[in-house]
Amino acid sequence: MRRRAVVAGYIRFVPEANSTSPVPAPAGATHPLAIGPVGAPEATVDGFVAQYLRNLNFDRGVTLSASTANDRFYALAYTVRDYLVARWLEGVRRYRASDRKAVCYLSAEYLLGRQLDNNLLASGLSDIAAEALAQCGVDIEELRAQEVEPGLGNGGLGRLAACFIDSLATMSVPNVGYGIRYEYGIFRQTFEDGRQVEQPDSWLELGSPWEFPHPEAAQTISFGGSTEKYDDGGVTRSRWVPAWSVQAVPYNYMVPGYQNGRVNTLRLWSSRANHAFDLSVFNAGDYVEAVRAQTFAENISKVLYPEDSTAQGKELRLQQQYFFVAASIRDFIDVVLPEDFDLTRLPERAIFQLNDTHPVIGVPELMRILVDEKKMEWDAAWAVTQQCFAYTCHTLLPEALEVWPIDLLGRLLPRHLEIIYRINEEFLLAVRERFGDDEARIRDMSIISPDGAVRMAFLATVAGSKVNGVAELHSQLLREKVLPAFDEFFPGKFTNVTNGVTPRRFVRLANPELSALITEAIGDGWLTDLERLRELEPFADDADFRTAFGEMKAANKRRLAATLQARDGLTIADDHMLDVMVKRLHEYKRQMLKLLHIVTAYDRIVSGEVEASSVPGRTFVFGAKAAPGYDMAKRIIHLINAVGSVVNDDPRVEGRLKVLFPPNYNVTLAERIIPAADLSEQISLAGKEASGTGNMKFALNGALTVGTDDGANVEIRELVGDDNFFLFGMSEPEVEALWARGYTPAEFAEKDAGLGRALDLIGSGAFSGGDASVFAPIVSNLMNDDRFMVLADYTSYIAAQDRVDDAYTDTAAWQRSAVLNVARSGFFSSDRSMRDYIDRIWHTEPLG
Ligand code: 26V
Repeated sequence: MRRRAVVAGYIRFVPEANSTSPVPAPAGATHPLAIGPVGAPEATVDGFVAQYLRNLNFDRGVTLSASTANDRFYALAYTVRDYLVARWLEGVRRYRASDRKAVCYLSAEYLLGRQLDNNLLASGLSDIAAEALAQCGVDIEELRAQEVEPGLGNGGLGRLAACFIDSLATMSVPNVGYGIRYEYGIFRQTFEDGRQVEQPDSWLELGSPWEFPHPEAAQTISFGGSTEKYDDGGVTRSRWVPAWSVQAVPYNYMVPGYQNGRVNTLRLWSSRANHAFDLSVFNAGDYVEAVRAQTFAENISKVLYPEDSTAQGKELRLQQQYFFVAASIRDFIDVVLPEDFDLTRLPERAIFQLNDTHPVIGVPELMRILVDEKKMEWDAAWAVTQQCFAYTCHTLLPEALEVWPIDLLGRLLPRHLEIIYRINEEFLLAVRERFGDDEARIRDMSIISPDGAVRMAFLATVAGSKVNGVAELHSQLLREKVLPAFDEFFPGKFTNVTNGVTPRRFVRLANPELSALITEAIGDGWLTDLERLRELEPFADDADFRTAFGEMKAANKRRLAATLQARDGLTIADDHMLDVMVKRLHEYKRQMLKLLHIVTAYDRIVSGEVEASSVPGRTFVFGAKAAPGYDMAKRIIHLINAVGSVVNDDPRVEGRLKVLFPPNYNVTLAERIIPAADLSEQISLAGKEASGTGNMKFALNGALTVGTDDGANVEIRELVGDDNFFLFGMSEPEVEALWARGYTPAEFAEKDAGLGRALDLIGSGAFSGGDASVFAPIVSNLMNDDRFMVLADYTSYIAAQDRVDDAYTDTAAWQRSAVLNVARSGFFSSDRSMRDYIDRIWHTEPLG
């Protein structure tokens, strides 16, 4: 029996409590509401108002008139939550009563962004909430601004995880996202004299209304100690005798699908001390020491590591990895699956997707559970394990591939190290069987490296049922360059799944004006079937549509201008092209190349080569955080700010060029910047950017890309067409060839006078008050030591930028290209990525 309610989506069918419950009532339950979830509040403005005021009173303990903005935000979040909870609980129950396979997404990072608008959109309550708050005299904008985004990720990899769980919920695919509830997310970036300064991100200072803590369901996670052999009825077995342990407390978050009544779960673990720990390890009668020990345990989930491209082998990081993976696997087996589930059938119920190598320690952990705890034979356990894991690689940079020194791993997880040795032994035996005693090959394929470290990508590849890269080019390079011996040994194991982004957050929420335009033109099915954007193609030739499109961009620029003004006191000129480069600061991404273009444009004006008045107005927007220990990246940030100060203030420029670098780029700011952009900078050295996902967000919002043939740029260009994309630079094979020949940067600096002048300006102190020493190391690096060959692509880049300038003068043609970018980018929905994972890797079914 279902009760009809007034608005779409969630609330259209409110489950009648108990009506379809497949789960028996708890013993002794007599009240009809004891079994199932209580129904949602009535989805009307009156119903919303009543629930909102109730939450203010009963959850916050305040009246509306005495409330703070935080109280009002909390009450709103709780109210939205109240509408979702019934469907969530109902879904969990239905899933448990089914025998469906679930995707257990294991990721050390989730870069979620703000939740309020997403949850309003998913529940179909946006209009009702706006009207309800207006009736209460509450300013909803003020409450939006109140939400602190959980920055529990570094960049692309963490944001991808957040897009994926959004898509899985929208596609009704059973999924639990597992990760870490860091108390401090990615650092807050400020600038002092143009230099990056990091501040702790205490996102939980005012609490978070979206989380459901379950301290009573904490798990014990052990570390250290040793292993011992024992006799188990004639069979010699190993077991782990750990030395210390901590508690893993689950915090649940709802992940609502887009207006489909599905709510999945994100479960993040927080560490806490346990008593055994206090007493056995540190106690010795010292109360103060024992309390201090608590801090030690809590350290595990304290802070997100802010490096995203150098794996440093820090012990705390390995603790984090094991902590969340062990808790997650145990959670799935002990809590999600029915009691006494036959674990030989685990592959029918779970696929653990490894988001990069960070959760790979889960492989020996599952083996340990199966062999040591469940007494399964090694071979049977290995067969189960191999079917239960799949691995996604997100990089090609050798320094980002994680390796753990065996002494560290053996100290922290001695039994796991033994298991890894055995996995390796059996694997290498199989290699020998196939290829004979080819010692070079054995050395190259050994999970344990010659210098005594565990190569986690190898372990993941040996253990995983599938290994995928994140864009066509990246997957190809992964097979051919990084893991060719494994590709040969495991035919069919390697595959590609090109990344995607959720159109709910990055089009519908971030760009309501464009969304309205699209819906007006082609109807509203596109948000869950993004390929339908193709139907927009004819509108590219419709002058009225293009005008409306241009107005949309202008409106988004004004909105961004207001945001930057309020946030950072920055101003954007109305009539400028907005040229945007937002992403982590890394040499391979080549923010330096962008800077050389800006310096060249500046130099052309001040040297008199061009008249300022003839230069098309451009505002360059940067957003980028540098890893705190990455000196060159921080120096480049300083240089961007320094160039900005000089260019912005030089009267000879007549305001034609402006450089803006708002600090602390995050998801919230991305949602403002991307919809306003005209030009998207995707200029990494070919072969280095695994995919990129920002590139997709820009194209979907109608920016044109200036880019190299790298990562998913390749696929974007193929889809949008060469006429609607500014390609430049060496291809990956050309990069390889130049590197093999010997890259001599000086040659390029001599050949191109513009480049020589730009380097001279930077190196001579023109942007550092005459002090040449400040930025000389950057120039010296580019001239002597640059793995990313910035200078080699300069000439081609400047030519591409000149083409951009020309193209922008023809507004109609530019807008036509922009519309075609939107129309042809439907492929980049994360729904499509999920479909690919489901078909090729997971083989899961939606829960109808
Ligand atoms: C690596 C490390 C190394 C140890 C310290 C902490 C840490 C945290 C994250 C990472 C992973 C970096 C890899 C990464 O983020 N890759 C990006 O993944 C995106 C999603 O697939 C992709 O679009 C980007 O091209 C790729 O750089």
